[in-house]
Amino acid sequence: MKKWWQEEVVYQIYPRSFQDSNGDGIGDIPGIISRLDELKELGVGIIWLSPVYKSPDADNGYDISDYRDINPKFGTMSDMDNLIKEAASRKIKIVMDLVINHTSDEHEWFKKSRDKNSPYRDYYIWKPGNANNKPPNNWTGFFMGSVWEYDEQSGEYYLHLFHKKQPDLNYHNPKVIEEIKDIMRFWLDKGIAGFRCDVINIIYKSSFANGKKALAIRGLEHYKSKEGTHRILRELRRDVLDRYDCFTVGETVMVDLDEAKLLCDNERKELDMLFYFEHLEVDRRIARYVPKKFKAKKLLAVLAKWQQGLEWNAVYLENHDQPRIVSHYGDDSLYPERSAKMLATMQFTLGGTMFIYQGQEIGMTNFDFDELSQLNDVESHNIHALMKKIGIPRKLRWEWIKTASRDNARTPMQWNGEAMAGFTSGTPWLKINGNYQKINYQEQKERSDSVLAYYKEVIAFRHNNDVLKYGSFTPVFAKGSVIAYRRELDGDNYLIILNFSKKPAKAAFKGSLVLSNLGRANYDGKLAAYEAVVMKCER
Ligand code: TEU
Ligand code: CA
Repeated sequence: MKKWWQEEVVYQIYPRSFQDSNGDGIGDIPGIISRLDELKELGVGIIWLSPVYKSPDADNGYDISDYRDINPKFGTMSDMDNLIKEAASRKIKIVMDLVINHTSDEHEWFKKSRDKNSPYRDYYIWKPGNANNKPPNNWTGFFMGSVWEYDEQSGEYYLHLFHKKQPDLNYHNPKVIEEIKDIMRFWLDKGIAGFRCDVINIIYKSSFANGKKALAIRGLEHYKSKEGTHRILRELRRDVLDRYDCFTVGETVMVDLDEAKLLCDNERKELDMLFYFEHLEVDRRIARYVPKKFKAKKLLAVLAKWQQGLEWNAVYLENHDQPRIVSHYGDDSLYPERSAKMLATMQFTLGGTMFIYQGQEIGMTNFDFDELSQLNDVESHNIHALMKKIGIPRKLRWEWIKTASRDNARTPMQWNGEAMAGFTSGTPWLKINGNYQKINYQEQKERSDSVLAYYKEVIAFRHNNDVLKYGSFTPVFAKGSVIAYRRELDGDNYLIILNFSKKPAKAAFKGSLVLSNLGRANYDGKLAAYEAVVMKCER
């Protein structure tokens, strides 16, 4: 049975970089409200809001100190209520970012838990040190380094898989689960339409034994996608989510297909869908930072694996943690617009719920960083330090960090070609990409062959073709930098052909052209650089 959230386009907003309304250089909620008409015009039905809760910003809001209050940098709770209302008046729903693997160390619960006798002690994972007070085990975190921070006050270590200001909650404690249910109800009662669940597949740690040898994230095998997590997800669904018209999308770090099937299988009533990463790492060795050669054939195989492997996909190419897709899989120097449109054609001809990230719709590119001090992201700095420690040469480690840093996606939205790209009247919290006069919303709004115009076209095209939402996926062709796949449903049969290179290529297939990123009227079997072709085939 079809669900409303399968048909809508979800637009992710990273609030601090979207639109500033009061000149402090930080995007805010009134700024978002001022841009709702643009999102409506694009065809957006849902906004996923990255965290706006109270936070000391150790990890840009993914370290929450009060789940029921708004970070004053972004505005007030009445601004938030107003956003929900204004969006609803435009038939746009709001989804919040649920960050419950950890809180901020400035959350009331954590502050109290530092007292060994507090009833909140067991809200977190506190352990005594080993012999001569060494950390309780050898685990390393997502931001590199140990996951244990020693607390003088109570003479024990606490666990933090991310920053030391992000202590992990203890999901062996039923009181923690009840607190989370109350937080979810608080926001669902405000009329939000669901949650993007941050690192949701690692919340239950089934053992604290030493991890096996690993270059990064040692100990992952003791907490990734464990039965305890499945049980908690089913409980949250049963006791809270199923009582509201809402959905969940899990961010599931390093999830494999078997785990994903268990996490978002309909019958198991855990998550409705989830974000995997494999399609964005075909040209990466360890996670995002160590590059290897891109092979279009490998991308097609990964797309087929996930499209065929899951009942439903959350389809995305960008978010606040990923480099810009036109710089990653496209060509942001020779063919910026054409390759951005080719990638949009790929995304919008895959099955699943569409997620786009702010700026993707105008083909924003990676930032032209030229030194480390320009980077804000804690992950980038920590990974750079690790690379330096293990002897990666300076030039190479900078190259790797520059192309993979999460800050590539976090530079302010480029609204127009005026000062500060129309993002702020003040000094932006993070540098604005120097190409904002070339790439900006205003300029593209008025140009019929812009990336923005093309996103509106593919969003409308998909909306009118159920085969693209619900059809089967069959890989058909992969040669050099060209891939092709087929989508079929109730006799409808579409063939999508994509050229991932600046070199023209041949790919002769029969059919009538129904979509082209070059505005072609028909297809002669020859693909230009970064050309995308969608054909309707008789079959
Ligand atoms: O990200 C989880 C995570 O592991 C990423 O930081 C990682 O760098 C990338 O996505 C995988 O290659 C989530 C949030 O999206 C991120 O912004 C937070 O920093 C993190 O959790 C901690 O809350
Ligand atoms: Ca502001």
